[in-house]
Amino acid sequence: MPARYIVHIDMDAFFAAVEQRDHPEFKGKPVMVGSDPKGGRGRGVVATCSYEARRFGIHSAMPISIAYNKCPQGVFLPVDMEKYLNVSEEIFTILNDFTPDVEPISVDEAFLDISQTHQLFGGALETCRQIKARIKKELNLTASIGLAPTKMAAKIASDLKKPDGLVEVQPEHMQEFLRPLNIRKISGLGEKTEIILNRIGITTIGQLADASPAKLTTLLGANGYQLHQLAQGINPREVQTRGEVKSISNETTFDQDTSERTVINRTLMRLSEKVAGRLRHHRLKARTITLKIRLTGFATYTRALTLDAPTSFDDAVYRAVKKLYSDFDCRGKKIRLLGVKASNFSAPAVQAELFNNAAKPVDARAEKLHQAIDKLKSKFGDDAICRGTSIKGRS
Ligand code: TTP
Ligand code: MG
Repeated sequence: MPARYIVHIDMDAFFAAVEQRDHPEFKGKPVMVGSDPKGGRGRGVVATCSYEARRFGIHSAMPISIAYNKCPQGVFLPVDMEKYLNVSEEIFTILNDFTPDVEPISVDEAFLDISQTHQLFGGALETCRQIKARIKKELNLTASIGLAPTKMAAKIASDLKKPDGLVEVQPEHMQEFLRPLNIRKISGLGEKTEIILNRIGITTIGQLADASPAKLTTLLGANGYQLHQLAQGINPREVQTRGEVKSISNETTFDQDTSERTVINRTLMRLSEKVAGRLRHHRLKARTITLKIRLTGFATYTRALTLDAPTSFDDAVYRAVKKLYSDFDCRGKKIRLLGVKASNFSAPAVQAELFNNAAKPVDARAEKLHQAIDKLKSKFGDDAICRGTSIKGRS
């Protein structure tokens, strides 16, 4: 198999770094971006803070009042999402110059597959150096990068030498790199799984790699087998660029089969939000929405609807699935599972904006805000925005 070169890039103290760049008087100072501290009586949390502030023990998601008590002399700034979004777009423009295989993870974070392109830039490590150099030169910001044969290792590596780090894991060093690390470093490994694994004496990735896959599968189902693979450095997950995504779907099986209208509507709403959120994450719009219904007894049906205009909005997806649901005859049976799928994608939103002068500016703006909020939500939960930020200019 040809060598894979996966890059994970994550900007350092992103919101705070942008503010320090734009206000040189804040350089070298503890800067908190988030809610208004109101002299220590403010509500809400820190969205992020500069590395200077981290030395005071301040971190993202900390209540702003506590941050203020720890560092009353610090600089407290509101979230200027519009500004960070613009910078985020500039970062992605630079990344796209190095490879078309860019998977955006958040406003300040992405995976790149440079396996096909690194030679154009003088090798994989050199490509990473150039990415960092361009971000520094053109945006006056620092990024931390991990380079490895897998997504998991690249992500872990990018975090090791923050800020301004560059860490390479060569294929032959994967085992020695991964084995000593705590299993918590495996992204997606939740607290519950950690507790279960700790209970059988597994705390490091090496111990996980040495465990019996059969035992892990008994304890954790299919996830156990996958974790075992990951621990061995086997991580075939590709960098997902938008071209490869053909459809996006989410489904839910009810704990108990139901015919409760409110439960069903709530579920359809939640599934629509998830699917639309993922569409926006991939900067896609879907024309076809499909509802999947499994009834008690397992009979499964799908019903699809083609929209007049492609969408990535929660409410448009929800309206479509609600219509499909009302037109469906459950024959008096209860529902066991509901699923929502979006497919038949049209051009990515960004391109539509560039090439379609007819696109309403209002739509484009709403879409960008949606995207930015989604990215934050995907990082720190659905309440992030209400919890975290007083978004400047948002009413
Ligand atoms: P992160 O990449 O997690 O954090 P960071 O870039 O500020 O710092 P570093 O990567 O160097 O550790 O998040 C990116 C941005 O997302 C961050 O600048 C602000 C926003 N954010 C929140 O609004 N709330 C949060 O709880 C977190 C973690 C981030
Ligand atoms: Mg970051």
